Amino acid sequence: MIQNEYLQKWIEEMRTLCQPDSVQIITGTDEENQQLIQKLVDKKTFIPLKKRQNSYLARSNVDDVARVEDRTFICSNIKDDAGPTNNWAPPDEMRKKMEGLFKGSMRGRTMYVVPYCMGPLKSPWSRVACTITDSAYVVVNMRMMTRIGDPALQMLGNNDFVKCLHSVGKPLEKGQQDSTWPCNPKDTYIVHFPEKKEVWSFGSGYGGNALLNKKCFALRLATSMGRKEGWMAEHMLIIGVTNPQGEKKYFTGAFPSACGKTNLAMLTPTLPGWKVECVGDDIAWMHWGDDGRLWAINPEAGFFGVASGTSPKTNINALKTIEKNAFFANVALTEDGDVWWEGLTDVPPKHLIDWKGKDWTPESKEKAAHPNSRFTVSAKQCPVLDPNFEAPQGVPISGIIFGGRRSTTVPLLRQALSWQHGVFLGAGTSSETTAAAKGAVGELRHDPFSMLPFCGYNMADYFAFWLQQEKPERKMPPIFFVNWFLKDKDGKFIWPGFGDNIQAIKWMWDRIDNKKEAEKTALGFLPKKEEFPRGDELFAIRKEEWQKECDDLQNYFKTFGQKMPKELWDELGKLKVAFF
Ligand code: GTP
Ligand code: SPV
Ligand code: MN
Repeated sequence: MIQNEYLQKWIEEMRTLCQPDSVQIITGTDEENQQLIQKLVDKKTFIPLKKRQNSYLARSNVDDVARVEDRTFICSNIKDDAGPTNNWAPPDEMRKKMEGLFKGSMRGRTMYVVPYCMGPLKSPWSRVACTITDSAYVVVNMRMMTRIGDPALQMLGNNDFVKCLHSVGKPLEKGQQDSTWPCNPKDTYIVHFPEKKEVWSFGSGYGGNALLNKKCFALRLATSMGRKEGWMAEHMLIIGVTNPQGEKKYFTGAFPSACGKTNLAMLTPTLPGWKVECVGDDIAWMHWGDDGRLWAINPEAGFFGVASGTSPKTNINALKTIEKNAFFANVALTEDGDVWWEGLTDVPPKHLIDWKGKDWTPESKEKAAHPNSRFTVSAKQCPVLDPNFEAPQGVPISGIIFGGRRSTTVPLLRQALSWQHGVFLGAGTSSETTAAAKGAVGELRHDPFSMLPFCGYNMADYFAFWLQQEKPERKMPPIFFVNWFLKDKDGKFIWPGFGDNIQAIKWMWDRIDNKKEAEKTALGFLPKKEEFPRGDELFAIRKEEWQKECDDLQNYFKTFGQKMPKELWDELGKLKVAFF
């Protein structure tokens, strides 16, 4: 029973607008979940995997495989509050357009009401929201990724909440057969109204477009809520690292989509005696404690990870996490009823059904799994889940890591010279695009703080907010910048990456403890080349490349006009002095 008056009213309004056949309030029980899964199996959206207990494969529509950034809007009241990096439309106009799309959009379907909590149930830093969706697929995925149902309702009490409305955008007429992956790519829109704390998402069933708890709420709306309330929502993993002496430090790390967060979050160290435990793999909500330290919670309860490339060599802990009770999207199906994707094994199976449902052999020209194929799984199954995963105050952060995917120019590892310089490094992040978003792959673009697609307000104000975090009474964590993706002349990665990334973390650890000398340069504190294998290549600083980098940054910073903080222009000025 729903007691909350705001929620009752909203459900009625949305029922009138969307005209579903029925309404189901989601409570979160196992029985309810099994019924929804059965429904998805009956509709052939879910293919049960014979070889993997309680696990299912879904094949999406071929036009609904990734986030759609050109259809994602931040409809703030004032255009300048969305800033130059976001799509914007006048909120009234956009609301009318969305109401037009949603009108009758759930005909022939069930409207699911999913109350949920982002963050541990007992944490003062958690926030309650509600998704209304016509997709059972979304509901069962949300059950893995968030804390849904009655516990969230209890936490909500009679307060107001974040409203997320989602429809696959395919109403069913009487007797009309549903498709296995209903969606409406032509009319897909992902629209945020930050002042109203609402998300309206139409036409897509894919992850970040449809699981509105994730990027839409926990990043885009949360960035703007956090700015007003004094906390930070970031596209960051959170890890606990223990050294051979048994001491522990927590780190957060921001890398663009499909650039290594899940892998770093579950890293198996190649250095003896070191241990890494996972608090989160994608999103961190951070606040300053009374002790002056920075604390982070993971608002999510599960992982929505990139399948492609995940192997026993790269991320054995992810494979253990998905051994059972997992959902897969757009991976290949083996003859004996298990999953496969490029990279999982050195030798591919002789025959597969590919992500489009067609026969596949190693001779096939196309990939068997989509490069953005994903798994959904509860964090509880992660063998290296940190004991403080659900700590209400979160975990104290000793170091912040930024990074991007750069085949040239940017060295393996360095430490920012100051907080302000660290904010400059975050703001200056560029990265080669990946399959996580629709569009070209491998194109270099600016992706400040790995937040380009996820910052719900003016990016220049976001830079200023980061600068404002520095206060005398606070213990500012040192900031580091890494690049695992440098390539040699033959196009091969120079750095082995994955488990060997612990070497970079060890260097950071020693820097935090003042136990390691480093070379002070205009780029930051750099390790001595001898300390890393192939150090000459990994720390080569080429003047012409950095001149180009400076020019690019100058042009980019200009796009923010008057709002661009002077401190970041000062930092760029110092970099230019060093290279020109
Ligand atoms: P999102 O879920 O999209 O936010 O991605 P993510 O940042 O969690 O990226 P993930 O860890 O899933 O890695 C994405 C891709 O990068 C995979 O193909 C990985 O194999 C590859 N990758 C991750 N870490 C490394 C690394 O250290 N070196 C190299 N060369 N590749 C890596
Ligand atoms: C990302 O693209 O950064 C993801 C996947 O984590 S999605 O949830 O689709 O945004
Ligand atoms: Mn992500």
